Amino acid sequence: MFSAAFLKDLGIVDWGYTDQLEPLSYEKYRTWLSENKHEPLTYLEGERADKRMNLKNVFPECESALVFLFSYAEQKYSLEQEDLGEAKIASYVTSFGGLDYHYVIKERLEKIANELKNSNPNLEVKPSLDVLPVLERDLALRAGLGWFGKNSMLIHRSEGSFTMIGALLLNQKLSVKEKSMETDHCGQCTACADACPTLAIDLETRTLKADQCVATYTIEVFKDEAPPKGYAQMSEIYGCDICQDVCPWNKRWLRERLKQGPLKSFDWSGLEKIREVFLEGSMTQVLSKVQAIGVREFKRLFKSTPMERTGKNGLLKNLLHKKDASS
Ligand code: B12
Ligand code: SF4
Ligand code: SF4
Repeated sequence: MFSAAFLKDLGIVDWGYTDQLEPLSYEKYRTWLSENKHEPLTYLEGERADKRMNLKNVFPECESALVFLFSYAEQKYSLEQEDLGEAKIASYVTSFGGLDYHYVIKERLEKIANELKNSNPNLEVKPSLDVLPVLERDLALRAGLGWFGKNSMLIHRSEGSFTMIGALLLNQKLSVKEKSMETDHCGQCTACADACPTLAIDLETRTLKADQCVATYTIEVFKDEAPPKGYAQMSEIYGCDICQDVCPWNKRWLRERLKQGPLKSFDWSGLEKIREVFLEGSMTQVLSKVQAIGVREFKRLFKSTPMERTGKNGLLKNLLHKKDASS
């Protein structure tokens, strides 16, 4: 259906199709909410929770979906070869040329939609990427693209979990062969939960206690609230990759790729400011640099990057709760 060159050009490492419109884990999601494990992420409750029950609630004409995995593992591991400062930011931030992945992947999804519509003019398409009330990991599970790890990530057997999930909801069923659903490959491993510095992973249910997760605190909490226990000692200042870094399914990806030769060097174009402000020097130096930038200037410098979400004050809050912030 798609040529290998077309997919490679868009950074897609696998894709799948499903006409199952209801998530398999909806009840698990409801239980998670009823136990208040989602707090402070109130946007996951109420009407938006109800809508997640069926894709027709976000796109009434929906009959099926195509789901794509956009990998950023190559960029992530290339960046790790660089000699950088103390502070760490999640690799999805640095992997899309300095732009918020929502813009980059949305454009790629639109390209696929146009390609499909060229040969099928009656096709209607609605892209789903992070913000719609859709359980996207479950959608990828139904499309046969991976399983839910104990860290709650969707893990692909050969590509690991450093992928973003983007989908196209369609008003027709397509004659595409469905992949069989992936089974669990975590086995007895508990490396992610053991490594999580803030004990946010609930191994039993494969969900997170959202208020203990550093990704929540650093990306989603804008007010100056106390951080999760363990946060002050960590290097993470925006998002967190720890429970994926330790996962053997990501290490496997890296080992396989290294067999093909050294990883390509990291492309800093578009990311110069992020490097200069956040990725060079000690934590205290990063704090001083952020303090020295005005709110408006911060907005201008980091426009269209993921940092636009928290703004200067959100980043400052993240930095001021580090152990040596006042020294
Ligand atoms: C809210 C949210 C968050 C919250 C809560 C995360 C969470 N784990 O719930 C916070 C802010 C913490 C967060 C963090 C991150 N996020 Co986020 N986030 C979302 C969002 C918007 C909703 C997720 C959600 O509904 N959570 C509720 C929980 C209960 O649902 P769930 O995660 O799908 O968990 C299911 C499993 O536990 C499952 N389950 C458990 N056991 C079993 C067993 C069986 C048999 C079955 C069938 C199911 C099952 O049931 C649950 C309900 O569906 C999605 C986008 C979207 N619209 O889906 C992105 C999304 C999940 N995030 C994503 C990313 C990349 C991240 C980060 C890596 C970013 C970072 N580096 O900091 C971290 C990862 C932290 C982690 N370990 O999960 C990607 C994940 C891609 C992938 N390959 O999995 C998504 C899909 C965005 C996207 N479109 O690509 N995120
Ligand atoms: S993202 Fe970080 S804080 Fe959140 S569960 Fe994973 S290791 Fe823990
Ligand atoms: S670290 Fe182990 S338990 Fe956690 S998601 Fe990876 S394989 Fe599963």
